[in-house]
Amino acid sequence: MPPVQEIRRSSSGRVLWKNLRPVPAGWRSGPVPVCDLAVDGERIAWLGSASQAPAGFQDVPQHDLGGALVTPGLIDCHTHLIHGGQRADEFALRLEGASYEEIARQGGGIVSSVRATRAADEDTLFRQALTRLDALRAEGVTAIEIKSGYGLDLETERKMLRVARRLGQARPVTVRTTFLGAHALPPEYAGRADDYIDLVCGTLLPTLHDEGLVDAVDVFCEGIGFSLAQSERVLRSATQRGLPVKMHAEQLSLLGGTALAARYGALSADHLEWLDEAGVRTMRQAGMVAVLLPGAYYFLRETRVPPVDLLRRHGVPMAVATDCNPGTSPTASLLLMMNMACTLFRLTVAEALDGVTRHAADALGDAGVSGRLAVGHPADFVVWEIDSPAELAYWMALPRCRFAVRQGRIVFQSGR
Ligand code: DI6
Ligand code: FE
Repeated sequence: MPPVQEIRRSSSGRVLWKNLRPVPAGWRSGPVPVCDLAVDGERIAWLGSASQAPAGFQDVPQHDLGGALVTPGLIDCHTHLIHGGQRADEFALRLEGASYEEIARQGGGIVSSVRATRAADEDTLFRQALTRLDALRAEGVTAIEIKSGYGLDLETERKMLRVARRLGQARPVTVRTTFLGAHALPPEYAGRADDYIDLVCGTLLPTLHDEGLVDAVDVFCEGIGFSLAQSERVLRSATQRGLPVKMHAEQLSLLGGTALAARYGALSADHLEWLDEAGVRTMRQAGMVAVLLPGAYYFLRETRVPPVDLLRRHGVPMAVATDCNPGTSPTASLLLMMNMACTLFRLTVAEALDGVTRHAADALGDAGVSGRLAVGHPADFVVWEIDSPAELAYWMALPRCRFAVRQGRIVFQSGR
């Protein structure tokens, strides 16, 4: 396929993309019909069978895509993209027989990432996260959620969230920030988890929210994280401020975080390896998204998979995300996560694609992205160099993105 030259738009910002094949929701193996797509400014104005372009689009610039497969822009709805350093030595130690607990006792684990993040200056964190963001963008990612949670004090949580905002200014990508102050207990609060939750609810969240740095709030509700009672305090102070909430829940044990999150109208519960059928029902009733994170499952060599059959049977939408973080999912490939969601969790290709598009958008709430190719929705889409939609989940970290469009403009082009 020839490279797309600079995208031409009419003075009114109109463009007609011709001869493309949008992968339909629920795609099952088989051919995808060709159509045209009209963009007006930042939005999709029309999508239809070729040569029937609506009035006002007859004389606008046209770009022929030669029958290329097209999907919505990809959305990574759960990341810890910003963190100081890496934990490869910890990985090596584990392979030599050390347990996660031993490593943590020797000052490793999540606390070592907190130390590295506190020590790093803002520009360093920015540069390192930018590399990961650009890797995601090269796969067609046009929107991303980024959590704090490796600072655990005001200064460093602020530094992380400021870096997240800067990333969204430096690159044409939608960034949604999530305050995850309740990610782990900082060493200076050892044995005083309730006091730390006082700090989270009384100082960190109000201050950072007032500074405009927080779009949503998350909690790590787990035996090694925070209890139900502590998690509830965080959810309550977030919802009192009108902030949407979500939760790391039922990852390593069945604690009931999902039901708690549902009571606070959470957008999503994430991980969910231990979720039971009652929890699945609760999620369905509360209209929550189940965010599946196969990278963490893989990297921790978990053996218990999330209850995908139950989620499917009860009609709970499933999203798929990278969980990009230095401890349990050191990856910046959402396409690889699609592959793993299929191979490890047995999602279908269509479910994996929904998981990184419309269901990921729903997991972000009202984020200005929809993950859908439909009239009136943002013109965020990816043009792929593939013959079958199945290739989206088939290749293992071999991105086949030809170019990506966000809000009507090309924001990534392969080989450029
Ligand atoms: N669940 C996880 O798997 C990561 N955070 C979380 O809440 C672990 C983060 C880390 O080990 O650095
Ligand atoms: Fe996570």
